[in-house]
Amino acid sequence: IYGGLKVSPGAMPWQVSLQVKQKNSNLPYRHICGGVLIESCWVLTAGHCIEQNKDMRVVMGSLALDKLDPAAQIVEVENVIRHENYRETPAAVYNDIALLRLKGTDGFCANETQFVKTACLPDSQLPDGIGCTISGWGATETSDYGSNHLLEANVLLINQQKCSEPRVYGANIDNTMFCAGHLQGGVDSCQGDSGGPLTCKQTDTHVIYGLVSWGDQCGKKNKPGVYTRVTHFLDWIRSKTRASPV
Ligand code: 4AZ
Repeated sequence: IYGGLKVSPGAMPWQVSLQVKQKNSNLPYRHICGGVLIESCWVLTAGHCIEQNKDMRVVMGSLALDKLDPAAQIVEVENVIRHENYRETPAAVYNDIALLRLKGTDGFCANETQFVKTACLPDSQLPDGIGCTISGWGATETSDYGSNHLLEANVLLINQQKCSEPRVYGANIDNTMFCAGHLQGGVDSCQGDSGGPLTCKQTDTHVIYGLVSWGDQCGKKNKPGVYTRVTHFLDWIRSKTRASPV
């Protein structure tokens, strides 16, 4: 996150860290992406976060990556469902969404606490210009390696036509995505934040409106962050989470 501040305990209880097992290293797992807990056994993340045939785990309820907080819950990933039309080109990522089914017993994977809670899905589109919150452990203006502590920042929803202007992203923006940020630059998501939440307030509840997806570098003028448009995938999410009950 560029231009961010440290998240306070319990302020982003749906944020998770998606990690993969690594060999020949001090740490057994490395953070690759963010994600969002939407049900006890389901995490939403970006399609481009899926590394095939790797052991993945999800860490919930911890703000720090190096020393897990006492409130941390660690759950293995049982199954990965990437969108059937996920596509990556040099210019953009399309249908950048995946569901992770967590390992658990009797429908319980994450235990709801003050520090671990599910996020609500949005029920409709939100107006351009409103302020929303992004968060993650990704690269910052002072570290390409990312932040050990979870950071958050405020971004504005940017009009689709505006983001499709030639000086911004031109024809690379489609209706599976939207832009958010600040066109003057400075405040943005970045590498390592991918898959994590963009939440907005919809009638007094926080809803998961976007997932960090892509962008032309980070924090640059006229190059805002691009987010997976969660409202476009509501039926897909419902069909997958219902079709494979836990
Ligand atoms: C990335 O490389 C990435 N500024 C994620 C977000 C943004 C740019 C790049 C948005 O994963």
